[in-house]
Amino acid sequence: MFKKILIANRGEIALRVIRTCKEMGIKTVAVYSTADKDSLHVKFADEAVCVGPPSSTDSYLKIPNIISAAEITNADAIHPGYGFLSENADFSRICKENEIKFIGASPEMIGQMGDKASAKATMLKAGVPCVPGSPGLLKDLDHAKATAKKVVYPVMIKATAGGGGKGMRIVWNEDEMEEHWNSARQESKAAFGNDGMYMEKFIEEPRHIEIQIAGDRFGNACHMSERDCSIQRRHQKLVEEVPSPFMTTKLRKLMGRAAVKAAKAVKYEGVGTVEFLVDKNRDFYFMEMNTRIQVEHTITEEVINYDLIKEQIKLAYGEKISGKEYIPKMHAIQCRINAEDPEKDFRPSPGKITDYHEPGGHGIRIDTHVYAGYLIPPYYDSMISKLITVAQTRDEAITKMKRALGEYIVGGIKTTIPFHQQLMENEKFLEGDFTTKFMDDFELK
Ligand code: MV4
Repeated sequence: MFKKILIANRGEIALRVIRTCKEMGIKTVAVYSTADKDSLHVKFADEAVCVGPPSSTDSYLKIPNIISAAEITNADAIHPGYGFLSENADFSRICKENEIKFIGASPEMIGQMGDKASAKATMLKAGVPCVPGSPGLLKDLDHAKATAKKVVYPVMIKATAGGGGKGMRIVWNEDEMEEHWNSARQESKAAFGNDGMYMEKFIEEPRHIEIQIAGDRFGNACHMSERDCSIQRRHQKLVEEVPSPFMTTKLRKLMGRAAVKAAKAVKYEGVGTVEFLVDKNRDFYFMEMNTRIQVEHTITEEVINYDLIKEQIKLAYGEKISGKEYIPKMHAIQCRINAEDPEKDFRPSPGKITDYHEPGGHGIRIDTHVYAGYLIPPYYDSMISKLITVAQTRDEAITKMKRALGEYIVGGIKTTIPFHQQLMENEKFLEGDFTTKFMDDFELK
């Protein structure tokens, strides 16, 4: 097994990885920016190396600094967590060139899945259902108009380098095409340095349901059921749950099989996620494949009783997947607690946490790096904690969540706790009747 892993990340996920490494007898190296010197990931790791000033581009994203930190500490592997360098093909390649195992996808895989149009073509060829649309990139405006006629309006134009909704437009009719075509390409060029666009039929009010997968270097792949991530705002997930209230045994079988097909088609190694859009008729379509561990991996861990970080490390080392079928027997919900003011359009609310008390008891899990007296730096993501409840049924998981949110004290800053409390009383949410449009209509009381 690996002897020492460097964690190229911060916050709760750095801590999450350190915890599993400890249980596996693997030494850990934390890296940190000067703004994070008092963070728990620095305290809990066996060693810690400062990699730069507060700005991410000069620290957590600075490849030479991360590689140097791994070299001077003699780390034999790097775990990138999520975000930062986790899906950076150059970083994956540079790790390889320096004989450090990158616990994530190969540079080729990241490149292949990072280009959305080519990822879609690969999936289509493998027999994974995809949204009807352009077979590849659109050449020009006329090509876009002609394709839209065939696909039938409304359509969506999407940046092939995109993700997170950037460079994406809904087009309802031909009159709107020119304006959206130009602005989407501009946005995409500015954000990604690439203005390649493709087209899809616009799926109205879909659910975002993703399937957790794992694959090994021997060509085996399995799925670990779904997560419903439909409750999002501006492409930021707020709540995730498994099982999806919209799921049926039949749909899970079909989506699970499609996700495994997707993983096998690209000889996927490691843990990953296949994202799907699911329409009201329960037809589902491949959207993206994520080649990293995700924020919401926790709820899957809870319902199948399985350490996904441990699995990820073992697969990176070359072990086989167990090949089991994983059907959730429990219900888990995760609320993302962000340092944001839900009353002020979820505006970031960094600062010092003056009081801090975590809920506890049966069926409660909290993944966080914060504590009383912790200063939330303004430079990074606003998520400060993940509150997860697990119970036999959805109703019980919601009851536990209400109880836990009521116990949770985070003083000195604004958090999304009040939002989650209202969500847990929302009729549509309680009925499991929600799509990705849910937050457009949600109003805080
Ligand atoms: C779509 C769609 C409807 N139809 N594609 C948003 C992010 C990007 N990964 C894909 N996205 C969407 N693609 C078609 N053909 C609606 C969305 C979408 C969405 C998807 C998942 C979760 C939240 C969303 C919010 C708005 C739009």
